Amino acid sequence: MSNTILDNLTAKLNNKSARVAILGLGYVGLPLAVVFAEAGFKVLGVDPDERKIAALGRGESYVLDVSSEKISALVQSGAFQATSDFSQLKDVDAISICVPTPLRKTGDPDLSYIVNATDSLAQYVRKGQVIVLESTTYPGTTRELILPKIEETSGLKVGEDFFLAFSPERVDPGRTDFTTINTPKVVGGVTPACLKAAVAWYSQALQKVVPVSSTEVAEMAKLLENTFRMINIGLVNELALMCDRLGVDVWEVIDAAATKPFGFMKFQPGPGLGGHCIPIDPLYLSWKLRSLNYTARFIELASEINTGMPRYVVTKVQDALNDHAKAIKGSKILVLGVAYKPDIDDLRESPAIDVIGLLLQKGAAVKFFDPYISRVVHDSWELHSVTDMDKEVKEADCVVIITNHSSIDYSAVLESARLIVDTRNALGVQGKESPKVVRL
Ligand code: SAJ
Repeated sequence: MSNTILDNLTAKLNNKSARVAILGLGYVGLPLAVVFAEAGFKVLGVDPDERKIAALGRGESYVLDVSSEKISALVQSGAFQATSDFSQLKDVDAISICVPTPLRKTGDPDLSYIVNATDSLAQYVRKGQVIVLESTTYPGTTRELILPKIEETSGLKVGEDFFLAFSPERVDPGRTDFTTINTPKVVGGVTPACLKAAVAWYSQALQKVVPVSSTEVAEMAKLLENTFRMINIGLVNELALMCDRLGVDVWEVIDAAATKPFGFMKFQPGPGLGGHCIPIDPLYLSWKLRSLNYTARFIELASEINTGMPRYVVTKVQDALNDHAKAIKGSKILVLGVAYKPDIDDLRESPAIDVIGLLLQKGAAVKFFDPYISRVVHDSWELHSVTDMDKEVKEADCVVIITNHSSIDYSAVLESARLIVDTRNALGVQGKESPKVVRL
C-alpha cells in the first residue's frame, strides 16, 4: 500500500531538506547532532538543561568526543542550533531521542527520562514525522511505552501518519577508531513503513545501517552486546578468585588462553565493574524477564561476582598488610586511579568508590591520585586527589592500583612503594617478580 506521507518524508530525508532534531544532548546526542549537521541537515538540538544550551550557543562543547571548534562552526553556519523549547519539535521532520536510562537506588530501571521526553514531545508530534529512540532499554519499551503515549496524545496512527523506530547507541566515549559515523547502526521499526523511514534518515549520515525486523530485536541486540561483556568480565573475575585458591597466576592463564587465534576473546579481571553501560544495561534485561517470571541466571550471577570484587580487593589489601604485621586500621593507603576505566575522567559506578568506602570503614587513612579526577564525593566522605604522587607513594603503607591510567610511571611506583596491591596487572612481569607486589 503506497503511503504518500511516507513518500514525502523519505523524499525530504533523501534530499536533506528535512529538518531533524536530537532530543538529549549528552555523550550520545551531541555527536549524533554533529554527524547529521555535517551530512547536510539543519539540526535542532533540544535539551532541558539551560546550561548545555547556553554553552552550545556560545560554540562551546562539553562532550569529550565533540570539539568546541566543530560546534562553533556549525552554530555559525546555522546548520545546528540548540534550544530548551520543546515546542520547536512541531517544526521538524525527524526526532532522535537520546536520554539516559540509569538504575534507581533499588536496582530497578529508571525510565523517567524516557517517559518525560516522550510526554514532552508527544504533544508536538504531527503527520509526517519519524521518531527514533536511541537509549538503551528493555525489549518492548518503544512499542509498549512510547507508542501508546504518542498515539493517544496526537490521535495519529503509527506506520501511516507518523513513524516510530529504535536504534541503539553504540558510543564509546574517547574511542577514535569507531565513532558515531562509522559504527554500524542497528535499526528496528514498529512497522515496515517505520523501518523504511528510519533507515532512510540514518542512511543519509551513517556509513552502515543494519535494518532488523522489529524494535524488540534492536532493543535486545544492544542488551546482548553489553550483557556479553558483563558476563565475560564476571567469568574472568571468578577465574581470579579460583586461581587465588589454586595458587595459579590468573594473568598468565589469560594471556596463555588469548594466544588461541579463534573462538576466544580476552577479558581481564579487575576491582569491579564501572561505567554507565556495562553494569547497568544487563539489569534492564533481567528486570524485564523477572516480570515474565523468568530469572536471568547468568546476569544475576555475573552481577553478584562483579559487585563482590571491591570487597575481594580489600581482603587482598588486608592480607598484604597483615603479612607486613600491619592492620588496615591506621595504615596509610594510596589508591592509584579512581575513574571507571583507564584514560578517562568518568567516575560513574567506579569500583574505586566502593574500595575507598570499605577501606575508610575499616579505619584506614586513605588518599587517592588520579590525573583525570580531582575530587570524589560519596555518601559520608569526600576526598581530593593528591598532587605529589611520588611523595605519597613513598609515604604509603600500601599502594592500591585500581585504575591503570597510562600516564602513570609504574616503574617509579614499583621503585618507591613499600607495598603494592595491583588489581589491573599494571606492573606486568615486574609486579609478578617483586616481593612487594600482590596481584589479583
Ligand atoms: N572491565 C574489566 N575487564 C575487562 C574489560 C572491562 O574489568 O576485560 C571493566 C572496566 O574497567 C570498566 C567496566 O568493566 O570498569 C566496563 O568497561 P568497558 O570496557 O566495557 O567500557 P564501557 O563501560 O565504556 O563500555 C563501552 C560500551 N559501549 C557502549 O555501550 C556503546 C561497550 O559496549 C563497549 O564494548 C566498550 O565501551 C568498549 O569496547 O570499550
